[in-house]
Amino acid sequence: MKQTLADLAIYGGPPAFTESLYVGRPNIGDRKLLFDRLEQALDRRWLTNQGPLVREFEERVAGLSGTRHCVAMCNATLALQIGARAMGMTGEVIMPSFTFVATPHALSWIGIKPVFCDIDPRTHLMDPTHVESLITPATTGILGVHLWGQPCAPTSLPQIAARYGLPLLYDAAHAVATRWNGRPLATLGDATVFSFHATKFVNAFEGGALLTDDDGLAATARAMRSFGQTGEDQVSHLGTNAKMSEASAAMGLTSLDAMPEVVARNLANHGRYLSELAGVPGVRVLPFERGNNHQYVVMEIDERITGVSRDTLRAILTTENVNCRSYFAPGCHMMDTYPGSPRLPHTEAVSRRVLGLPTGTAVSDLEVIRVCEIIRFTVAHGHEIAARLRSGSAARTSARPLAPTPR
Ligand code: T4K
Repeated sequence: MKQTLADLAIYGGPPAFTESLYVGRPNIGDRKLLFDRLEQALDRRWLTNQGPLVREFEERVAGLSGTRHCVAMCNATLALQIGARAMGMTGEVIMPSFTFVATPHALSWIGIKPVFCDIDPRTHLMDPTHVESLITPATTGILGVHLWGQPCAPTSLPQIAARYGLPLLYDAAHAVATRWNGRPLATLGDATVFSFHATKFVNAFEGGALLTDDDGLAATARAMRSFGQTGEDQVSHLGTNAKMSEASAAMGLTSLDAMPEVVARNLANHGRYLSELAGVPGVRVLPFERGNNHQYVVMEIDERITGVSRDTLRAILTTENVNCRSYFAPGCHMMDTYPGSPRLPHTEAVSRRVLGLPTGTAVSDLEVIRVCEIIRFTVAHGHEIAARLRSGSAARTSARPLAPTPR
């Protein structure tokens, strides 16, 4: 428990944690089940190319997502590329800037220009009114993002897409197994992409999938993920290699088995962060609706109230061995790869305030309580810390770990 500023690790005190906490620590599940599945794959000598474990994984993911098809792939980035291409997107596609850079990069990589829209600062989700205002004759699709597992304009975005005859693809990298009003999020739009990266709710080491009810789209995506082949001697599409391996499917199936345990831990951690940080001036933990997988805990810090910026808080937590992430800063429209993108005030303000906090099965209730103690202590002394920073009595803060004060 920190009593004085000197107790903070940044000012020479002992770090609160001897073992680091992380955002994105993988949930492992039952190792025995994983090793059994890997043994089966080795015994069968069938390791990739739509093996039985991949087919079982696809069936289970389609089942929990309420869609007719799940086309498993090696990651979500390639699934986005294949989805966009299979849906006929070219020219310009409207998407949020406040997302992981994979979202625009996936489409840019296949020659599509991302047109960035702003967000609702309360939810961090794309603002449908702004989307509509950006539609031009060059627009060939909309790419919504179910950020933090939340439903992205679930009523208005499909309506806008239908009104303008545009295909609607959802990046649901964060939204595996999430629901909106009891309805699986993957049933919104024309197609949905999941990520099964190690840091995600369901983890396949690396993995992704395209989900859809459209039989033709699913068949095209299946072909495209495997060199465009539709038969042994038949190539019907331009394709790539985006296949999921049996090892990934073994992990993915094991992770699906572990979902109840993971969601329970996530929910408990999220609830604890909410209660421990409730009423702290200038601090807000995003509340999520029922049906979210709670894979992310996202807080905002308002420097005008607390005195400390997000980057200062992050540096303080890092020296205490709490590794947070400033997901997602800067907005993609501010990146060198997207020069000349118009400014987006809400995205820019939110990306200066957000901090992803450690959660998942690797983080206990007690650890959450201790992380919150440090946040509360920092905010309580925020103006004093800021004054010290201004007078140069601590190392300059940055988003990266500060060089610790010599003990
Ligand atoms: N769309 C959205 C909205 C996304 O968020 C993402 C990916 C995608 C699309 C694309 O999905 P994939 O193509 O990846 O399937 C990480 C993940 O690599 C990335 O998948 C994820 N979003 C993004 C939000 O986070 P980085 O660059 O932040 O990763 P890294 O290596 O810095 O690790 C993040 C944290 O996880 C650290 O605290 C360390 C921890 N970690 C990571 C790994 C890999 C572990 O503890 N163990 C591990 O094995 O991107």
